[in-house]
Amino acid sequence: MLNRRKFLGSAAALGVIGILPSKFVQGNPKPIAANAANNLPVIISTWSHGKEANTETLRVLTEGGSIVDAVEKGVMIPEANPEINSVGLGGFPDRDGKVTLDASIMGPDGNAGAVSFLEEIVHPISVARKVMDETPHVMLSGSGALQFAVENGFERQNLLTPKMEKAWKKWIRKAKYEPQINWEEKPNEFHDTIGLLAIDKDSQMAGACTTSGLAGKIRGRVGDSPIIGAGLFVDNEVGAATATGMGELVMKTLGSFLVVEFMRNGSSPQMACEKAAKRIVEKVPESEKYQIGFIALSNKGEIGAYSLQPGFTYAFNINGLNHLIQAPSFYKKGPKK
Ligand code: SD4
Repeated sequence: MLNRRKFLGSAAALGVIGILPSKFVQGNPKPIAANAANNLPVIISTWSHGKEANTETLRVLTEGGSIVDAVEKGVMIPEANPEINSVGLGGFPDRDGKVTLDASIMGPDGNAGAVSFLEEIVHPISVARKVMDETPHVMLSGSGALQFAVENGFERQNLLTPKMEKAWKKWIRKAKYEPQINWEEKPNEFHDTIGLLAIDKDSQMAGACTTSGLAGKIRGRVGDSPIIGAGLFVDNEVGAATATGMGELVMKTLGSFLVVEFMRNGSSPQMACEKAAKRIVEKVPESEKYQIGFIALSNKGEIGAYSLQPGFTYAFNINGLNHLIQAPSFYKKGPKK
């Protein structure tokens, strides 16, 4: 049987951690964040693929869509893009070569929906939205989630693109079953889970999070992204947070809920992200091997972001402009091998 610690440990050793050169990162979070409160809407999302998602979110808001419509439509952009290999179509498969997706969504009324271990559906976020809007439940999983999706008109589709199939076949030859968050990514084309948070001009907040999860994961593994409070949390009275990176660390500390609770108790979004990352360092052994990134948005439109390792970028949209920013990190030199 696969030793659990070895399984997770080898994930980091094989390049789970995304390290980006800072040269392509533009913008400075501090002065921009200081003005955010007077400039709603504000949208923030993880990684560079967040830029297009932010732009779509803003488009929906500008055309009068609800905040929940806006975050859903925003993350549908990377879900549908086969070149983004960590979300939806073209996502990294599990070790059996199947693409299995996790997603969650929360609205300003505290309502929540999620799907986990969902296959063959390009837009898990929209299935999560349907779970939220049309059932008394929060999460549907696996074949039940697929059945629900099909019954609600979603089309089944093979999500494993030829590029990813090739990458999987190359990886599986080693037969070590070691998961990686990324295969064959170039440093400045790094992508991962998209978590997106937004506040509209009426101070209504929502968030969405969607991912294909850890590449090469054991079949059936579910990460933090669909777990309300772990990968995503929104409290309209306080703020919102979402996470990316090694989901197991976020699940063990209920990271996004923790960020929002720190904000509730008076921390700025930046301090709240830092405290949640430090909680992981204190509580989860071997955190120095992994990457976690948090982003947060207060109900005044202030933002924060922090990661365990250097290289976590986020896209911040204010006044219609996207800024791609590298978050400060707890560890300064990259993951310990
Ligand atoms: C997971 N948090 O499934 C997701 C994957 C991710 O950076 O964000 N990777 O654990």
